[in-house]
Amino acid sequence: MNQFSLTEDQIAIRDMALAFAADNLAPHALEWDEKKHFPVDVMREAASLGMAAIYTREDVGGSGMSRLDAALIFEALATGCPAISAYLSIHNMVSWMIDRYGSEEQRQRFLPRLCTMELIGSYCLTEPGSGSDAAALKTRAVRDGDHYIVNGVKQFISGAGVSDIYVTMVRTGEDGPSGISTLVIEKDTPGVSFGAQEKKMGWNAQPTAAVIFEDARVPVANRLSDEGMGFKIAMSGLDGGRLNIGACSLGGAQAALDKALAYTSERKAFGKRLADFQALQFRLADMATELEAARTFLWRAACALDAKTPDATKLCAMAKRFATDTGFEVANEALQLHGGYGYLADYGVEKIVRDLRVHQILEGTNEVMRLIVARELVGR
Ligand code: FAD
Ligand code: 2MC
Repeated sequence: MNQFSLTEDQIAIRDMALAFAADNLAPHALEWDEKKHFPVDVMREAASLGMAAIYTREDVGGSGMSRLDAALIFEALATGCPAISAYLSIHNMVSWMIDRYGSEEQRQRFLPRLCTMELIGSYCLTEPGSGSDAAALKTRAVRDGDHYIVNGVKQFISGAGVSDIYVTMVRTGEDGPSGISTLVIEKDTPGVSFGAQEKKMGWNAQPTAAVIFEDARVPVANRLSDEGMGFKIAMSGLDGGRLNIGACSLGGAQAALDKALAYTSERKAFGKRLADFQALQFRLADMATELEAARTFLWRAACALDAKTPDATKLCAMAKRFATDTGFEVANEALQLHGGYGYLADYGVEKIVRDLRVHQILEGTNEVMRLIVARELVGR
């Protein structure tokens, strides 16, 4: 097989996700954004097609597919709605963390229902006082017999208030990364509450809020792996999460480019179609080229993560930075090519620009991605 082509199975998977996006996401995306509606029922339909646990093992209901397959799916879903594709990406990351680091009992307890999205998952790392410097987190879990007593606040948590399962990084030991552990905290645990829903520029089709722990008693049986492993668990989840977010940017940008192609082929100015002006043709050509370059690179990083190569984390950081920057720039160019209409909600481009903007910030800011790459290049 040519390394640069997809297999027949991968093309079928991508086509399935594209069809799902066209039928179930795109027709509603603007309304969900406007009404701030989180379409859990539609995500469950995606789950029934295997898209909630793409790279989770099959014995618990996962799809057992590769990171490259996941990148294809998230790009395809994002052509319909980047915000929902991105939420599914977070849920997938949570499912994988339990699959990869959970005990057999934990896998059997949580994963069959996460794979169907009967249970919805959230990932809780960020705190009000620590975002990029994630290892400075302060949420503390103190052992009390068979339980931990958890106190602290997690900030900006996607799905907060709706999700059932909160995979939460907490401090069980000393300062720094080696004092962190990961707990699976269930929504109905006494002492767990949620802040007000944040008002956001984009990602309005999914909730974001603080998760507050006040003497929450969490069974020790809910800890993933050993005490002190939490930071590595969090970071390895994000390797894949960053690829997926990059893929969401590609899908959103591709949809915006397609809209710009259609619009410039119809709209007339100075006696001809916009698409007949060479200046605009060249911009469209650059947009398509940059998107293709980002896609090719993202696939390469996904293959590295699948192969567990030593440079996989670096390549995932590079690809996240490159795909999310490129995606935003292409979408913003597409808005410009629509003139004033691009600024109107009905055309759907400004919503894509708003959704893609945050991909440069979350799952590690693009400055942090450069930090990860630079450390590999020049050390600390
Ligand atoms: P800060 O870390 O305070 O950074 C501020 C600025 O300084 C940024 O530009 C940053 O890049 C820059 N900076 C910081 N350190 C350096 C450095 N060493 N060198 C150069 N520049 C630097 N978190 C979760 O855990 N779970 C979620 O589900 C989740 N969902 C989110 C959803 C939304 C809509 C948003 C907006 C955020 C979400 N986050 C989530 C949080 C997100 O991951 C953080 O916002 C992000 O990691 C940045 O942290 P911060 O906001 O504290 O910014
Ligand atoms: N996989 C496995 N282990 C890793 C790893 C990875 N990708 N990255 C780091 N580690 C290990 C590392 O090897 C080290 O272990 P050891 O001490 O045994 O050598 C340990 O973790 C500590 O690593 P660092 O020394 O690199 O830790 P540092 O404190 O310098 O932080 C940094 C590294 C900045 C990369 C990390 O804090 C980071 O990624 N910050 C951004 C936070 C972030 O991405 N938040 C996203 C929240 S989720 C979200 O936004 C959503 C929408 C869901």
